[in-house]
Order: sequence, then C-alpha cells, then structure tokens
Amino acid sequence: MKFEKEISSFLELEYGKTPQDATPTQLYNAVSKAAMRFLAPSWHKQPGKKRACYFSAEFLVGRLVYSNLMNLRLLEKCEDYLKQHGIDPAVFEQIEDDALGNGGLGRLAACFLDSAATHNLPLDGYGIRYRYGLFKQYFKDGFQKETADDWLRFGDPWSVCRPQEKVMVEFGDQKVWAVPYDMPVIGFGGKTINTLRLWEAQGVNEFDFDLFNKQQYELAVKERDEAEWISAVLYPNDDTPQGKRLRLKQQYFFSSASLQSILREYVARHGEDFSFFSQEYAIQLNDTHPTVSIPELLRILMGEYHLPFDQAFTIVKDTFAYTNHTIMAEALEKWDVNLFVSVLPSVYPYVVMIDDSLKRELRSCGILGGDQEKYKIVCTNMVHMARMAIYATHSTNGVARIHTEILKDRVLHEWFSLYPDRFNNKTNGITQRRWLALCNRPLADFITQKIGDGWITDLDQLERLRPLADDSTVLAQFMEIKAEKKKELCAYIKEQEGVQLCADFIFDVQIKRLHEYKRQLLNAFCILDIYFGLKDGRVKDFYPTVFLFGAKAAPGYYRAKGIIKFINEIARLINGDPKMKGKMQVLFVQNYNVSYAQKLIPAADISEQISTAGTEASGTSNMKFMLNGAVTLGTLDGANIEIVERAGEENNYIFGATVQEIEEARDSYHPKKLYEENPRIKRVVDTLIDGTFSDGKTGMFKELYDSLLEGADWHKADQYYLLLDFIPYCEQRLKVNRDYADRLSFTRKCFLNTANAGKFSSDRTIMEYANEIWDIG
Ligand code: CR1
Repeated sequence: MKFEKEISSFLELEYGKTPQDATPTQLYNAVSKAAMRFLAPSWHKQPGKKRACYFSAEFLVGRLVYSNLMNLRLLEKCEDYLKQHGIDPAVFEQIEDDALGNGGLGRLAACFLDSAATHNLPLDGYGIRYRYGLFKQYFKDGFQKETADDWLRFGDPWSVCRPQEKVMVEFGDQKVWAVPYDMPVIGFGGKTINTLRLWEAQGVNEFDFDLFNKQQYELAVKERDEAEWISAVLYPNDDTPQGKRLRLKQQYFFSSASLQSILREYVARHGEDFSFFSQEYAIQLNDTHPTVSIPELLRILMGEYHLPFDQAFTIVKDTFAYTNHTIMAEALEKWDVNLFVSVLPSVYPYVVMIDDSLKRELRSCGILGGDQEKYKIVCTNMVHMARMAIYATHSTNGVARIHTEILKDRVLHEWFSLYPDRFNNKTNGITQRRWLALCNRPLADFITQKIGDGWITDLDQLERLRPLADDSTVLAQFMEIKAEKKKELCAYIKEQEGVQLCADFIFDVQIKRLHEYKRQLLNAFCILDIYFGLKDGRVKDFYPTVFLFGAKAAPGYYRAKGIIKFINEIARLINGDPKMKGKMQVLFVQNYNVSYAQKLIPAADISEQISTAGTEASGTSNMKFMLNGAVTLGTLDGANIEIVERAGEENNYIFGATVQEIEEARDSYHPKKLYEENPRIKRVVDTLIDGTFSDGKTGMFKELYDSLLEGADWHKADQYYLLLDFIPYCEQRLKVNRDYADRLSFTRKCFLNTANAGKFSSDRTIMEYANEIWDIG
C-alpha cells in the first residue's frame, strides 16, 4: 500500500477518524506506524558480519518522527499529505519524546546510532526503557520546579515490543523479567536499519492470586511494583552519580539483559564454542555505567558455560572497550562493597577474580605492596568501576584530544604507564542530519545549492564552501538565513515563554546542563558588568544583544538551582529597566531539551563555551553552533580547541586561562584578592548579597557568594576560576560585540565556521570507532 493510503487506513481502523478530525497524537501514531510498515522489510541483521553493541544508560534521541521520515525519504510526502488535508506540517511539534538522557553523553549515543546506520555499519544500541525520562522543568518565581516526564502519553509507535525475547535478570533479593522494546535506527536513505533495544523491567509473577483472595491487595501487586521500579525513572544527574542501590540495579539490569540476548544469538549460531565470540561482537561501554557487564559476562561464561578463567577473561578483554566522558572526580563511579554484594552477590566473586588477576599482573610488572593501591579494583571497601573498565578491556578512549591527554597525563596516568597502547582518542561529533538538514532547512538548501547535497553523508564536502567566503552576495544570503531563523525562534519563544524578543539583536546563547564548571554564573556576572557599564557610560556603542540561557539543574544540586534563580533575577531587572529597551534582553528558557536546541542553535550568532579549561571533556553543542554558523566565544577547553584549530582563531573569540595556566595558578590562587582589588568584580559579585536581588530568603545567593570567596569544607574558594577569567571574558565579549557591527566581515567569520565544520560530523567519529576499536569497518 502507498504510504499516504497507509496513514489514512490506520486512522480509520484504529481511531475511526479522518485526517481532518484526528488529533495530533492520532496523526502522529498513524504516520509513524505507516512508516514502520514501509521500513519493515529492510529491518534485519546482515548475517555473517561482526556487530558492535553500544551499551549506554542513556539514549537522548529527540523527537523521532521528522528525522525518521527524512531518513526514509518520506518527509516531503508526509508534509504534502498533511497540507492536502489542511493540516500544518509542524503539527508533530506537540509530540514530546526526547527525554531518555541527561545531556551530552546520551545525545552522543543517539548521534552515533544515526551515523552508523547511515554508513552501513552494524551498530546496535542497548539501554533502558525508562517509564519516565528526564524531568520537565518550569520556573515559579524564578526557581526551577520539576515535574515527571510522562513521554508514553503520546503512544510509542516507533517501538516494537518483543515479549518472546524477554530474559530473566537476578539480583540477590529479586528476580525480574527484562522485556525488550526494539526501535529501528534508520540510516539516511533508509538502506541500513539497525536496532536500539531498550529493556523494560516487569514482575515475574504478574500478580499473586492467593494474596488477592486473602484480600491482601497491596501485597498482591508488591512484587510486580518492585520490579517495575527498576526501569521507572532516569537518574537526573549529569556527571555526578549518587551511588544508590536502585542505580546499581538499573546498571546491572540492562547490562545482564543485553549480554543474555547477545549470547542467545551467538549460541544459536555456534553452540557453546565461544572461540568466535569476540570476532563477532564488540561491546562499547558508554562511560562506567554499564561496566558491571564485565564481571557479568565472566560470570555467564564461567558459571553457566564452564569456561576457565583465562579463556573467559581473554574473551572479555577482546570484546569490551571503554569510553571515558568526564574527569570530574565525583563522577568516577565507585560502589560500596557491602552494597554491591547485597545487590549482586553472584557477580561479586567475579569482580574479586578480576582484581586478583590484576594483582598478579601488577606483581609481574614489579608493582608491589602499597604501590598497588591506586590500581586495585576493590580498595578501601569500594569497587572502582573505572579501574575495572580499563583493566578488563582492550581500549580506553577520551572524547576530545585535550581530554584524552589529560586522562593520560593526570587522571589515569598510572594506567597509561601500564598500558599505553590501550589509550586512544575519539573526538566527539554530531550528526549533520538532525543538526543541519532537519533543524535548519534554509541553510541546508542554501548549501546544497552551492555545493550539491553530498555533505549530508560526507560533511567534509563543506570545505567546498570556502572559496565563496569572499563573495558578498553569498554572505548576504547567509546573513538572511540567520535573520529568518531568529524570527522563527522569536515567534516560538513568544508562544512558549510569553516574552517578545527583538529579532534584530545579536543572539548570544549558552545552552547545556547547569554545572558550576560550565560557568553559567560567569556569563551572568559578565551580563551584569555590561549592564552596569551601559548605565554608567563605561560601555559605549554596544550592539543590542539578547542573552539566552537554557539548562536543567539536577534536582538535588542546590548551587545550580541558585544560579538559575540568580539569572532569572538578572533577567527581571534588565528586561524591566526602561533604559535597557533597545539595548539588551536576558532570558532563561524553560525546559531546554533537544527540540528546543533545534530552534535555538540555528538562530545563534554567539556560542558560549566558557567552561574552566580542563573541565569540559569535549562538549558537543559547540559543534552544532559551529555547523550552523555561530562564532565560539570560549575557553581553550574540550573540543573548542579543535574547533578553532579548524575554523581559525581569527574567526572565533578565545579567552581565559589555559589548562597549563590554571595548573600553575592553582596553589597561589586567591579569588578574594581579585575581588577586593577590582571594583568591577566586586560590584557584580556583591549583587549576590547587597540586596540588588532577592533569593526569596532561601540563602542561595549568599551560599554562591561564599563558594566564590570562602570555599567550603570540600573545596577551595572559586574552584572553577570564575574571577580569574572574568575580565578577559568581558573584554572578549565586548570585542565580539564591536566586530558584529561590521555585518559583512562578521558574517564571513560565521560562514567560515560552517565551511570548516566537516571534522565534527559523528560520521567521522563512528568510522574511527569502527576501524580502530571495533574492527567492523
Ligand atoms: C561531558 O561532560 C561530553 C559528553 C559526551 C559528558 C561532555 O563534555 O561532550 O559527555 N560527560 O562525550 C558526561 O556526561 C557522565 O559524563
């Protein structure tokens, strides 16, 4: 049946509706199901090929309907169909389905799946089908509030439940079913379709009739409810895990289920001869979250299939590889041994075996006694997951060049000395299908007009734009597209936030999770400094600017929430000041997520990437902004370094202390001195305590103030060096502002960022993983 016919017949059969009287949700389900029928014949694994498996606690896929239709080449057909029936093709913007991840780590996983399928690489994702994704955020009196993300209320037409493939997962105190839901991962052009398999936890006994008959209703469903808890909700912490029992259960739940399903496939082909296993499967551990897979595979091979340790451990090492995504000390996962043993009593002995093997190896390298401490997997009553991930795999990679260097030189130096060959870099990337073709169609069409559409699957072709950088008509067109995207964003923001922004201002955007190290507070201080400067005449000829923020704070991260409140207070002051009319606006958008990013990024002129040098492993929004023609205002951190290396420092705005300078400043850093000596610093920092703003008597602002000038028992004052970088940041920001006034030469910089973004395609990244780690190229 034709695609369009399929949609109509689904609507009729399922809901008894015509397209005209169907709701957006019904249309969404009908269109998606019609597309699923269309792709079904191509959705199968190619036999005889090694497959790579991406184990990740998060997949932040974003709204699927448009991207899937685009990849299947059905988007235009669908739009025509909707229009024919008098329906706005943007109708699916009301469908929210993008929350099964926190931030960069989960979004990276989604970009990788897209790139692998597009380039015909056999890569499947394995994770958790959370009942509730990342919370939704709104502001009340400027404070963040959270509500549950009930993403299933729109239905889930892109998943297929496969109950016949369920597996049992056993904990010390509990057994549960893991039921797989498979989603097609559609490569561009629709030729290769891989699978994202997400597991849902279900009770083993639906429900206890005996108890029910005894009228013990709560007990009757208790077992089921406790099972369902495991996949109920995504932990909302980016970078800082909490070491909670339920979190370990989640990790083991999807690790064990995924391994069981892979082994089931393998055994069906080879029986119990495991000698081909690592030639047929590569498993990438996305951070330490799935690292319990290592002792679990060992347990299955030794405990269930009776392989000796050496043989099983060789298979484990050859199969697994590990990616590190952060050097934040608090994020290197450790589990209390007692907790680990009580949740996973049958797995723990295999952790000990791995640790014993490590100690033997250390001894043979002459590392003895106390020198072993920093390596030991079980140490001071903790299980160190990153150590296990490095020792029991053949590859450890960082996610940007500088990040990998920091791992080798400092954070994991002892491991690098032991196994130098295991360490490698894979600089992150983003998929240009979602982050250009889909989110910025005017720019995509413009590029295609100039150089053809090859860039969609080969982003290096953007280089061919370079010769056009001095053509003023080309630049004028480029500028016009940005103006159009700004207008669209303003309309959207008016609708969402009730705020009217000026579309002809500069758009300066910082969007990412709220973290002290990402320094949204530094951005806020600088905005205040400009504001005061405008008021007292120190800042002249300022090009009017909209300062935009988007970020969620982990619900328990008190300081991060204080920073949100502070920025909302600044917005209130500045937007309400009649003298600032036509000069500046500040807005913190609510519920920043993938769909919001798709609107904000194409409209941005300035990409704020201002983390303390050495703290942001890579960043990926920096790449999205670059691709969409924004200049980076940033520090030499993470992938910013590689971005300016490509696009030219002259086309971007770098400021602040380098990793080395921070290192050197560390011991003698005295933020209070900077504060006392520099009146501009003092003025902005003092707004936290001098009554300029109210924190509703929570004490949040005073706490922020103290964190900068006094420190706390767990950290020194201003541990992220805001005051050190403050003046250079303000200066550089004013420089961008001045440069912007020369519209043509500024547009040239933006244009050259787009033209040089080729390297930052996740197509490049995934091919490096495929060739250098997985051997599936
Ligand atoms: C890093 O903070 C990086 C992404 C993807 C994040 C960010 O800099 O771009 O990973 N790390 O590699 C993270 O979430 C748990 O760690």
